Amino acid sequence: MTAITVDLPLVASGKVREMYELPDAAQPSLLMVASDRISTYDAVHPTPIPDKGKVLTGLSVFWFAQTGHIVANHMISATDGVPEDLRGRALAVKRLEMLPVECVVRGYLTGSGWKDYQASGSVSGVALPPGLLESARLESPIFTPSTKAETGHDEAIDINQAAELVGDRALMEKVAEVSIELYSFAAEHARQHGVILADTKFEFGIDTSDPARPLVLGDEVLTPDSSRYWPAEDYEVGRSQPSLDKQYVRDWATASGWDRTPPAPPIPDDVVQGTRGRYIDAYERIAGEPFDAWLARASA
Ligand code: Q0Z
Repeated sequence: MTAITVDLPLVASGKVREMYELPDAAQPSLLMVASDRISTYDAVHPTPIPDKGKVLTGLSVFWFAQTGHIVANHMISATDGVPEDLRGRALAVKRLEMLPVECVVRGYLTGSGWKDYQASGSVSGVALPPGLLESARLESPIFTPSTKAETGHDEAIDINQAAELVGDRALMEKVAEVSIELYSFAAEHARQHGVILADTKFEFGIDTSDPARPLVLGDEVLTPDSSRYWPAEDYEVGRSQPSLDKQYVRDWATASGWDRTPPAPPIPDDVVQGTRGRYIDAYERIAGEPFDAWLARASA
């Protein structure tokens, strides 16, 4: 067992990834590193899923390349500035001034959106028609921003509150428009590959190293950790949907008797291997190339 260590200043860490400061660049830059850790029901399991971080990084890179015509993004390189032992799971990115809102777009009514709709008939201030069922496809995708909670869960806000937090209404309207365009583009692509993109979360920032101060798409994009992907062949309105990537772990965890309170249990090897296969299959379906092609490009 050789643990990966990174000899760079840690800037931020999440449940399943870390962010470091990169030195000596032409502009302020960061290294985003996706681990193989997996969480279900908000708890991180002690057992990693081999290659999960590389699949998520490969998917982010795929979507950054596919959406550059919609909005600029923070990606600099998957190789230049990336330590060799992290290639495939890490990206060098431009440091941005991040907007203090999560930019969620929903094409289907699920998760907290379904909860909020049942309680109030609307989601983030967007009124929806009555009588919708769980997992219903929405007539048009909706922008449902939320706060970035330091601890606990993000809270749904309407676009007025989002504009207030960002301090620039015109910028927030642009962010909403770009978010919906990104979702619509990706959902159409995914659907053509047998996958439903139910919803997703974007994070944007301003590139203050550019005097034009452009809006830039940051963070990870359209990965299974920032999105809900459902296998199209299993979709049925009126019930919750199995997740393309995590359902296998969730089903095992439920059957194991785990009550969903931390600590999350270790995952048996057959479930680890089955889940790894599902991540790799998701990469190959969405990116339309063998996962090994990503590994080869990233290790150049
Ligand atoms: C992203 C996050 C992660 C923990 C800050 N380009 C950027 N410039 C400035 N800040 C960020 C980015 Cl992407 C930024 N996060 C989310 C990522 C680990 C938290 F890898 N926080």
